[in-house]
Amino acid sequence: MSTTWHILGAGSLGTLWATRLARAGVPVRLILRDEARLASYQAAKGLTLVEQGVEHTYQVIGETADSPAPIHRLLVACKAYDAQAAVAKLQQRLAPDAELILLQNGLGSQDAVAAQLPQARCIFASSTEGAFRDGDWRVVFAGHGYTWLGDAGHPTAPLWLEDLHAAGIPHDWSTDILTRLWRKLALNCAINPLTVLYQCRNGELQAHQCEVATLCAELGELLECCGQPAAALDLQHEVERVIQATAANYSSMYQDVAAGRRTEISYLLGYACQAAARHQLNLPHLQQLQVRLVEQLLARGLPRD
Ligand code: NAD
Ligand code: KPL
Repeated sequence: MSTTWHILGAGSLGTLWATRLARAGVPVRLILRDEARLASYQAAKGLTLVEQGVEHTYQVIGETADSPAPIHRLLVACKAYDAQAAVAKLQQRLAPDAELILLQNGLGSQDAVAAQLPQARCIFASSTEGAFRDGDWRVVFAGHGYTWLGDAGHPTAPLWLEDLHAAGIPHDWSTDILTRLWRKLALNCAINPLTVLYQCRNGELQAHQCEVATLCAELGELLECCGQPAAALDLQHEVERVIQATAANYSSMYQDVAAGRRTEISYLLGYACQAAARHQLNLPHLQQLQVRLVEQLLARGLPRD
């Protein structure tokens, strides 16, 4: 019997992983916020995955953090700002050999969780898969993509990657996961805040090419300064390519703001500006972008961090 995957957070990505693992016969348990959410989940009779208009419901067992069973493998699938508190509630249940897979976008939350659990192995992930919820306990698989996993302190790939293979989750073990996370952070910093400020789809940033280029130059400087030169390579071209390839899409930050949801700003642009300050690097356009974005969030009644 293979090790059970505990999935923390029944949101978009948590459900996308839980349903595919369950479909492959991998043992999965879903950790819900509290008894009320558990009761609601049990009434719904499972998790539904909608793929190309076809839906399937999977009977994944639900539980709360108070359940007594030890956790050996934990997929942390909540937002970056919730990760530390959510993991803290499970600390007593983590087995001495526990492994955590951290799916959070941006940077900062992974190190915070790893520092909280010095005995556990924390594997960082960066995913280009796309999913959204179209109802409670339902997720729509909106964009096929890839997930890179890696452990900066320990280059050996875990054997359980076989479970991902069986579940049809496209993935690769990455020996440079921090470079990937920094690169994605830089892309997100160059694109997402501007889509919020200009209230536009990604493609409309083609009309703001100079501003994008200036931000890319500053982000490149930051990456070099933070010891991530590989993440800086040809950044502007990649940003332009992504803007073109996702022209019709609204960025994730745009979608959060439009839906009145808290953003992950502190783990994206906020993290970049803090890193610049730590290195005494003056990046005026990036800093100004953060000021403008925070103003916009506050004007909409959303948290500044
Ligand atoms: P989401 O908001 O859909 O899901 C997060 C879930 O975690 C929510 O259901 C929330 O209730 C739950 N949660 C929070 N605290 C909890 C706790 N203490 N106990 C139990 N559950 C708790 O978020 P998402 O879109 O799945 O994103 C998760 C992470 O993955 C984010 O960092 C996001 O940027 C990243 N990501 C998302 C996508 C996507 O397509 N959705 C793609 C790539 C990366
Ligand atoms: O990841 C993205 C997002 O919307 O968060 C892209 C599409 C790369 C835009 O930054």
